[in-house]
Amino acid sequence: MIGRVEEYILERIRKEGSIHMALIDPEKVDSESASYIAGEAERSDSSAIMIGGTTLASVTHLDDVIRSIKDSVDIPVILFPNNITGISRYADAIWFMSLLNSFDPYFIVGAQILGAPLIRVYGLEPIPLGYIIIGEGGSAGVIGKACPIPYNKPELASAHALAAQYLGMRFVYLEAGSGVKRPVPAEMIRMVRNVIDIPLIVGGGIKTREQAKAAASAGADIIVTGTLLEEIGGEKLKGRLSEIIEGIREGASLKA
Ligand code: 1GP
Repeated sequence: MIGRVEEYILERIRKEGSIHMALIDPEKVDSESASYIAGEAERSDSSAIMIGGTTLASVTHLDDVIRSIKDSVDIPVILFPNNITGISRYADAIWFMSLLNSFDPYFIVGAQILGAPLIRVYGLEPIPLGYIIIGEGGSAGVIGKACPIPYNKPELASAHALAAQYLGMRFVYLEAGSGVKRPVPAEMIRMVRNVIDIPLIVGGGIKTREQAKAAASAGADIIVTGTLLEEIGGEKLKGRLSEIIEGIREGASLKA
């Protein structure tokens, strides 16, 4: 069943072509800076706040950060969990994700089995997502025990993405890894976009307007940035976020 947050995401993609989501790693911020970043993201017209980090372990801190964000923004807060400790009752929804190219069944379906009952008890909206690690993969690749897809093998990314769709997942995420030097290549995004019908999320290493534009024009429906928001604090944040979102809009207008 498609819930309220998913409907909202689909509607924004329908209207805008490609949208931005701001990723906040609770481990790298306190509650105050998290709500500042989220507020700036909302004012810059970002569509949602994603919350997650690869090594997060404290649910209490996660709860505090989310409550503080919820006090300052109206856009949805979506969990992006690294494990069952990434689940908080205070979020609106959760990417119910399976790391498709992990060697370890725990990250494909084990953590999901452990987390599902809690998601039900908390009344969180689960949004099924196929998560695929590309290239360098960053910490997500190491912790998730992934067999990363090489940057020059777009056909392998397409096969994984298509499998996600055929398994009934409603979104696909190509993840280059947080803070990596090289984002997912445009050619890979284009090839994946051409074979799947479900929305495509791209993230990892996107820091400039041109990179955001390239990902959107190649076919990404959702572009996620995290590191950029943590690195650029204060007054400059709004300017950089606006540039990224302008880049996404320009790219969306060029989408095939
Ligand atoms: C990481 O794809 C996201 O899971 C965002 O990556 O931190 O490099 O923006 P960055």
